[in-house]
Amino acid sequence: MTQMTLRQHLRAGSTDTDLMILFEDIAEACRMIADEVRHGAFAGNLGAAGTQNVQGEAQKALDVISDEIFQAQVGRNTRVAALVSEEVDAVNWRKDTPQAGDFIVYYDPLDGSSNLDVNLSVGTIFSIVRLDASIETTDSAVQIKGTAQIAAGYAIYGPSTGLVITTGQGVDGFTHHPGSGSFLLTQPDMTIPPETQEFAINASRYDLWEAPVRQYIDGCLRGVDGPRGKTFNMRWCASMVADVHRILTRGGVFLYPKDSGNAAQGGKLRLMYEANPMGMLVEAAGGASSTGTGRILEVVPTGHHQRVPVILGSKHEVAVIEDYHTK
Ligand code: P6P
Repeated sequence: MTQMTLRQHLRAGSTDTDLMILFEDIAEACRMIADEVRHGAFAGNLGAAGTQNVQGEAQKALDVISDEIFQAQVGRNTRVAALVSEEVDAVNWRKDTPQAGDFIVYYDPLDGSSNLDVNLSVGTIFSIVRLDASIETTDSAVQIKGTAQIAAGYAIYGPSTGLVITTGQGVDGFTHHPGSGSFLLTQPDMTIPPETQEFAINASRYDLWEAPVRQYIDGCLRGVDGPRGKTFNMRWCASMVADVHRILTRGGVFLYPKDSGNAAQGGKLRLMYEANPMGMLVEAAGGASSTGTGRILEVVPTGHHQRVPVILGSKHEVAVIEDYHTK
């Protein structure tokens, strides 16, 4: 148990005090959510909550519990001006007059929760923006481009509880040590190799895909005799945190494209608390994050629950997919 703790790592990286405290509040919330997830079966919390969220998705009991934990733990941080949750329609304003230096935290409290009752990995995703001026407490005030993020990360509740974070330069992975309760640095400087032979996509939507995506996947499946001249493997966890964690660990490309089934909503995954934070992490690890036709972090938000197409991972593979979109 000689690895650095999260606090030691942040201090060594001369993270400013306000951001360091916010990271620790988020880590505390994730520790508590991990505990609820691991004890869900005993508390009868693995099933549905009987309610719907703003996305029109049936909520799991643990979705609601996780959101309440995050709101409580992170919401009492005195520099947090607003919380934007996947589970809640309205922005949760914590201050009447947000000031420069305050934070906005966008988060998905329990991503992939459809995996809970089959005991597969789920996670918490968060994105942090720091205000450079005071703002009005309006919805449009939180619609800030992904390039403005000062930090992003996720917790993954798998065989072990992990925490992966970036402040823009590099990505570092921590593992929760049950004995001490600390997150210890176990995967420093996570880097995505530019090439890969592994893609992640929900292949059951094949008939819904647009032509460029179908051409790309067809090419991968034709292997050495096809246009790519090499074989590909496929993984799909139905949990973005799990798929992105694999890509940050060994490379790969993740696609949740716009298709004829989700085009009316602009895609499936949400910009502010899924695509932007994962996009920042992937880029900080040397990968690329695209809508298929442009950089995710450059998307100008028009709503805090808006959805976007997501293609991210190994840089050269993302470029191949973008090339299919432009041809
Ligand atoms: P599908 C989970 O609901 C999620 O938002 C992401 O974590 C995941 O990548 C995707 O949706 C799974 O979608 O269509 O496979 O259920």
